[in-house]
Amino acid sequence: MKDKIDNLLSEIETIEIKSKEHLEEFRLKWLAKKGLVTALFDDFKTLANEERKEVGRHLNDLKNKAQEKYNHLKEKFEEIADTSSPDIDLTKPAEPIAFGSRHPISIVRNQIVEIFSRIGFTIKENREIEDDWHNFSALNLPEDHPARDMQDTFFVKGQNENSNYVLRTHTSSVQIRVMENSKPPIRSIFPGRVYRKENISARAHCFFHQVEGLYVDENVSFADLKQTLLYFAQEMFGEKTKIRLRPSYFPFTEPSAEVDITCFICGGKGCAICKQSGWVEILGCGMVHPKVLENCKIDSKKYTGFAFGMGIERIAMLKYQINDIRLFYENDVRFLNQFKSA
Ligand code: 2U9
Repeated sequence: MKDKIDNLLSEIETIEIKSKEHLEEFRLKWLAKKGLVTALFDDFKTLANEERKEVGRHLNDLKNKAQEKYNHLKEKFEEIADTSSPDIDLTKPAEPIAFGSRHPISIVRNQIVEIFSRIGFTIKENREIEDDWHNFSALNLPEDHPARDMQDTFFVKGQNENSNYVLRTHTSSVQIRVMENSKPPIRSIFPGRVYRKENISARAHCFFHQVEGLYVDENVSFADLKQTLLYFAQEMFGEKTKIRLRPSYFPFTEPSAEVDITCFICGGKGCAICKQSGWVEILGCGMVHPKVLENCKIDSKKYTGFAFGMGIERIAMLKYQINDIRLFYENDVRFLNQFKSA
């Protein structure tokens, strides 16, 4: 019996087990209640006393070897199962992806652009670092003109001492470039970021976004301007909206006006948004100054034009009743997520 046990001992060492299923077969053959080891223990009971001591040692050895081999391989297969996840269900639906949302400034910009493109305005964009001519001089703001003080400017160092670059203070510089490079009719809008050296507060920031518009052709009149802006106001704030124009001053337009709309919150009765006046200011506008046309080599006797400009932040703050401009630039997802469905 001792020889038989020794043969089985070396058999155990040579058995190769490559899978969990093989291991279970091994357990059933060797270690189960009806397995080989139990059967050998039954035989052992029939041995004479003098044989028992030595055979018992070998038999215990065999039992321990089989159990050790089983334990070791069981652990190994469990480890593999943990890391290789054989239970992946490829038919399961994927985890939902958390969609981002458009920034409110983009939403309002796109709305404005869409409204004007429906009546034939094309979109023009250009550089944010501008030279003095395109940002100021061509717009009828000569160096000593007091209106230059109206806008505090960020200056950018050029390659030599005389070069004078600025971060554009309005997108009007793009209009100058378009007028210099193309002939009327010109009918475009100019969205983009602009920079002003303002102290940051709830109402002002050192950069913001504008959409400006320009229409230059023969016989363009102030009535065309009014009708275009009425159409815009009604598309943007509702068909019941009325507009009113108050005389104003800009160096690049003459005559100039500021445009109010009837308050879309209270309908004109008076509320906190319109400060009880029934009206809210949304933009500035005017007829392009003849000098500005001439600066761009456009004959001001033949052509006239209207222009307007609005701050996107201002429109967005009115529309969504946001009372602090800084919220637009903080990228707090609790703020941004509110515009998910827009
Ligand atoms: C050219 C000629 C005329 C653009 C105009 C305004 C009036 C205006 C402000 C609104 C709020 C700027 O963003 S804001 O601070 N803009 O009131 N803008 S007329 O006039 C032009 C532009 C280009 C060649």
